[in-house]
Amino acid sequence: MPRALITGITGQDGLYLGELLTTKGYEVFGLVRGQSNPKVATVERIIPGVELLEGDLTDLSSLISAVEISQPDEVYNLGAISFVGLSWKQAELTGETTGMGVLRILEALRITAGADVSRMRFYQASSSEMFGKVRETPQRETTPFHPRSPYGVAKCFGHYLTVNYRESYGMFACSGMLFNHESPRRGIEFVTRKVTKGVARIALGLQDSITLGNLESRRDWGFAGDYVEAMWRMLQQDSPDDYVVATGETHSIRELLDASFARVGIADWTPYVKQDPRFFRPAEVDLLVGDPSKAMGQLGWKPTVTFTDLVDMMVDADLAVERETAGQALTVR
Ligand code: NDP
Ligand code: GDR
Repeated sequence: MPRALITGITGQDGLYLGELLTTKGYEVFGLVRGQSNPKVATVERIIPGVELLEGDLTDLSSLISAVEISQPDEVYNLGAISFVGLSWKQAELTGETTGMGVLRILEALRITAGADVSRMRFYQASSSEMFGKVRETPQRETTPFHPRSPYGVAKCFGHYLTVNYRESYGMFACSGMLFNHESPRRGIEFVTRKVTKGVARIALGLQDSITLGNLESRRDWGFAGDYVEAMWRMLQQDSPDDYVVATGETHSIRELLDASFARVGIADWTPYVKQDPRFFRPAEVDLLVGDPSKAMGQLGWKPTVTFTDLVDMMVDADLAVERETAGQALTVR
């Protein structure tokens, strides 16, 4: 039975990946931080049989201990401060977790693996935010980086370190340069879920409006369930490499609003959407669209969920959650 260790198992991708690896017959270990982490119950419900280990990406000895106990064949480093907006407010913590955390987990593997450093395969959750102020469209593996946030800078550090440990020590270390991916499990601080949850609540008469920042930026949004499959495929190759994972399509926040409100039968959303400078960023990433041809060709991967289907899935899930939370038979107004 192959063994996998996942950091960030309580997050969106950790849940999908844990589920996927369980169905593939893996013994799944997950790193969980803090005392009485409230998300543990959700992880145990979604990933039956998961073994949770206490640890934190800011604490090397806890990572060494997690690797020693789990003796993983594969390690997926998904843990991070992942919200770009927060990374300006907590820049140092972002550097420590999203950046230096990669160094610590790689060191934990190197120290624990001993002579055979490539026996524990490593996946790093790199990001399209590394491209930032875009120098080439669509963005591919060779596109130069120009990060626009402390988060993006920290991800560049983690990305280069992953490449460096592969080149320095011969580790089987891969970096997935993933573009935005969403799902009903997405955190409510991210724009897609903020919109779909807001739309569901507006449709049910529970909320009057949604307050957003920049409506002009464009993102390449895919479905998280598809993207964890690409992570797994990277670690099944004969040799380690870096891959862009994206849909190749880009949409603005306005288009996200069009699709989300359309799902509940509202054609003109302008009365329901406000803007507030609070939600604008000190520096913005205006346009992201990835070229996934390397992942498609070498990994045999392809996205299966369209933008409209993704939005419909998220709005429908939020309608169900809001109805359940309200505990009454609410109807779309
Ligand atoms: P989430 O924000 O949903 O999950 C982040 C995870 O990191 C949580 O499990 C969180 O734990 C954990 N974490 C935070 N701080 C620490 C720490 N100090 N030590 C250990 N774990 C910690 O992110 P996603 O699932 O969406 O993303 C997974 C990874 O992929 C992240 O690294 C993200 O930056 C990256 N990424 C995501 C993309 C996306 O569109 N989703 C695109 C490209 C990259 P807790 O629950 O305790 O807070
Ligand atoms: P992003 O995702 O920064 O791309 O990072 P997010 O959903 O936070 O922002 C996308 C775009 O929407 C604009 N926006 C708003 N964003 C939020 N969160 N809230 C708002 O109210 C709002 N209004 C407008 C933003 O300015 C931005 O242009 C995500 C994360 O998952 C990262 O961890 C990951 O690396 C990248 O995707 C790829």
